[in-house]
Amino acid sequence: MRKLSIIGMPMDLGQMRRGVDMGPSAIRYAGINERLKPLFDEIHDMGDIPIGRPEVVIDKESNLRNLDLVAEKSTLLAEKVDEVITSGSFPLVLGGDHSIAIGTLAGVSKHYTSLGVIWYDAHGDLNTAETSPSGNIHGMPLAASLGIGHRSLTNIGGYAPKVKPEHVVIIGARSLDEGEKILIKEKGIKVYTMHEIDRLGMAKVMEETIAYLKERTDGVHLSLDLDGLDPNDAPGVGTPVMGGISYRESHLAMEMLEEARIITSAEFVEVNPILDEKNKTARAAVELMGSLFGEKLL
Ligand code: HAR
Ligand code: MN
Ligand code: MN
Ligand code: MN
Repeated sequence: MRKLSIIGMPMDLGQMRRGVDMGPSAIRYAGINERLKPLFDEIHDMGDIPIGRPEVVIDKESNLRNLDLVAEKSTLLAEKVDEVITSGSFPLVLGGDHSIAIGTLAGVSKHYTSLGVIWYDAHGDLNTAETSPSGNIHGMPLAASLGIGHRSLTNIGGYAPKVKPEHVVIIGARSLDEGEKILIKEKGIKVYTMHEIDRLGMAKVMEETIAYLKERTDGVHLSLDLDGLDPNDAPGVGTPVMGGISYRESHLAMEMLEEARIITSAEFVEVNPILDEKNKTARAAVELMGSLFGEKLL
């Protein structure tokens, strides 16, 4: 019995551009239910976590934008994700900006002894209040999940860390801040930048990633930031970076993950329909989900 639970997380508090709160609607509008229906015995759309329209608050002490709100909403998401896994269903979270990963991982991680994470992204999301150029929490969720950063973010669900650095693979990086580069080296995080993707090809990158994670983890969360893709293929994102992963390479990556059967939870984030072209980015997200969950070309 293969069950999928879809959770919308319309949170845009981790950055400054409005519109990413409409990501879950855009992805639903792009036909997620119809597309995934043939691939599961049961799909349950649980609706959205209530975010409301809170006022922007900059935390005085840390300078972090919406710190308390992000922590509070992340806790709600973590509880929902936890519930879904306990019920034997696969949690698929729709963002929202990437700060939502803090909550997703807080809900997922306690179900595994050594959770793996694939961070598919143009960015490292490894900043802290000290290294962040922006104060935006969507640039920090991977650090927070590693237990690095403000306690309000690292301790969602009452425990830290959620993931170990040696269980993380970053794919698609091409915009890393200085502090993030230092952290990657210090912690020995495995990163496939665009250079390695160009050089080795996506097939090799995924073969290596799968082998690496299979060897050391008992579950793998896919955190897919649509800005990992090239802006030509996914224009509807708040922080596009040229020279990204192509639509076709991304499909190949998803197909290889499906073949390997290693993914146990997933989220698709940073879809901003206001910045998009005819819902292209949301549609790409849904199409990639198709490949991730076993759609075949023939
Ligand atoms: N590294 C920059 C910062 O911390 C930009 C982060 C941006 N955006 C994301 N996350 N979409 O992947 O502000
Ligand atoms: Mn990101
Ligand atoms: Mn990004
Ligand atoms: Mn970006």
